Amino acid sequence: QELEQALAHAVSGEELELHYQPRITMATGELAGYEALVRWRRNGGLISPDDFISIAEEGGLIVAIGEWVIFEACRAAAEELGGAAISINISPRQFQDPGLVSAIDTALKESGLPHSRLEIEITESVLIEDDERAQQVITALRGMGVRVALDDFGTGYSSLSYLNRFTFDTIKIDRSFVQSDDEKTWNIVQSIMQMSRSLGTSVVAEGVETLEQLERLAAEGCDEAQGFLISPPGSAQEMRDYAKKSV
Ligand code: G
Ligand code: G
Ligand code: MN
Ligand code: NA
Repeated sequence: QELEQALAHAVSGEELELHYQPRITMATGELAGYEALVRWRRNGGLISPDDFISIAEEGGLIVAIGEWVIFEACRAAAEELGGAAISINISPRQFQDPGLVSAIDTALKESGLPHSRLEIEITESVLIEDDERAQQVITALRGMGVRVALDDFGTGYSSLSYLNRFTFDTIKIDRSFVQSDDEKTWNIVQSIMQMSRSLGTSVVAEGVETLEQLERLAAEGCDEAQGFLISPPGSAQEMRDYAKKSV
C-alpha cells in the first residue's frame, strides 16, 4: 500500500528512468537495437522492475508507468540513441488497456521515430488472459508497422500453440536455455531455430554471458544476441559510448 503510493508519486514526480541494453546482429556484430528497461530512482538507489512491476500491475498503475515508458523510449531512441531500433516490454494488464495502440501511435508520431523501429515485447502470460483481444492488438500493431516479439520463449506452458495462432516478428529465447550446459536443452534450441526459420521469424538469444554461448548460438543460426557479454543495461550516455566503441 505504502509502496504503491510512493510509486504513484514516482510516475508523476519524474523518479522513473530508462536503461537500455544493446542487441547485436550475429553475422556482423553490429548493433541491432536496444531493449528499454525501466528503473525507479528512489532515495538515491535504483529499484529493479522485478520489485515494482507486479505491484503496479495489481493496483493498475502499470498503465501510467507503461505510457511513460512508451513515450520516453520513443523519444530517447529518436533523440539520444541516433534513431536506433528500440524494444519495450508490455505486461498483461497494460496490454488490456484500450488506449495502448493509440498511445504507441502518438508516441511514434511525436518522436518522429519510424514505426518499424519500435518492437513490443510480450510474454505468453499476455496471450493467456484474453486471446481474442491479444489477436486484435497484435494485428493492429503489426498493421501499422510496429514489430511484435514473443519474450522469454520456452518458459511458458504452450509456446508452440501460440506460435501457431499468433504472428510474431521476433522470438526471444529465454536465458535459461542459452545458459544451459545440458545437451538436451541445446537440442531444443536447435529446434526453435529450425522452426523460426520456417516461420520467417527472427530469433534473439537472451542472457548471453560467455563467448562459448555466443559461438554456439551463431553456429545454430541465431539472428541476434543480447546479454552481459555484449553489454549490461546502461544509461543512454553509456549506450552512446558503447556504440562508438563497437564501430
Ligand atoms: O532490467 P531487469 O532485468 O531488472 O528487468 C526485470 C524484469 O522487468 C524483466 O522481466 C523485464 O521484462 C521487466 N521490465 C523491465 N522494464 C519493463 C517495462 O518498462 N515494463 C514492463 N512491463 N516490464 C519491464
Ligand atoms: O524478461 P526480460 O527478458 O525482459 O528480462 C530482461 C532482463 O534480463 C533485464 O533486467 C536484464 O537486466 C537481464 N539480463 C540481461 N542480460 C542478462 C545476462 O546476460 N544475464 C542475466 N542473468 N540477466 C540478464
Ligand atoms: Mn524483454
Ligand atoms: Na526475456
